Amino acid sequence: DPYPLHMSGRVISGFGRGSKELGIPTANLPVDDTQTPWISSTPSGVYFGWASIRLPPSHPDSPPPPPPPSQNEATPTPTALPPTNGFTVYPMVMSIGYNPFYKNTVRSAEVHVLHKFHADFYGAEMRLLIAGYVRKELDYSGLEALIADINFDCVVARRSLARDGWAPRGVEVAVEIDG
Ligand code: FMN
Repeated sequence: DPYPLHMSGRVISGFGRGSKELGIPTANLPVDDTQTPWISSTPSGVYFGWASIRLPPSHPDSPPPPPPPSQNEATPTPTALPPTNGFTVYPMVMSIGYNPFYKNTVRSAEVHVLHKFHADFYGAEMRLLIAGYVRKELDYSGLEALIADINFDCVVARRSLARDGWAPRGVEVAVEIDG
């Protein structure tokens, strides 16, 4: 299918190894080929793009609610950006496939958001816009080699998304992209 590819859903838990074993937390989405027709035929591998996430209001990183409208203002102050419905856009890098290092038997979609969050966000709504492909899934002789490759995937994703014309239009992105 042509890029960008889209998928969305509520964040579910994986096997819990991302944060614990790798130090690289991932937000997983259900792999459902009725909702996401391209998912079963797309090559397994690492992809990059944008994640639009609506955190619950109780989350420590949840954006503050918009200020209430002023009572004594004749003309309302125009807002610079369209309302985002509580969604915030972050750069992301993700893996779709079977994680050959762990020999999973079911296909998973695991997103590493390129932003430091202060808490997990299971159940949050996440919409993905996948802009491109990085590489195939690989098996590794050790955990350190897998971690090193994922860290390099993050560099590739940041550099790709920082290029002119690769930013989403009409929305503000939550973090500075450098690298
Ligand atoms: N797993 C592999 O076995 N081989 C890979 O090449 C591979 N590349 C990855 C690249 C990225 C950017 C990410 C986020 C994950 C990658 N993984 C790969 C998957 C990790 O092994 C997986 O996220 C980890 O096992 C945590 O899974 P869990 O959330 O189910 O615990």
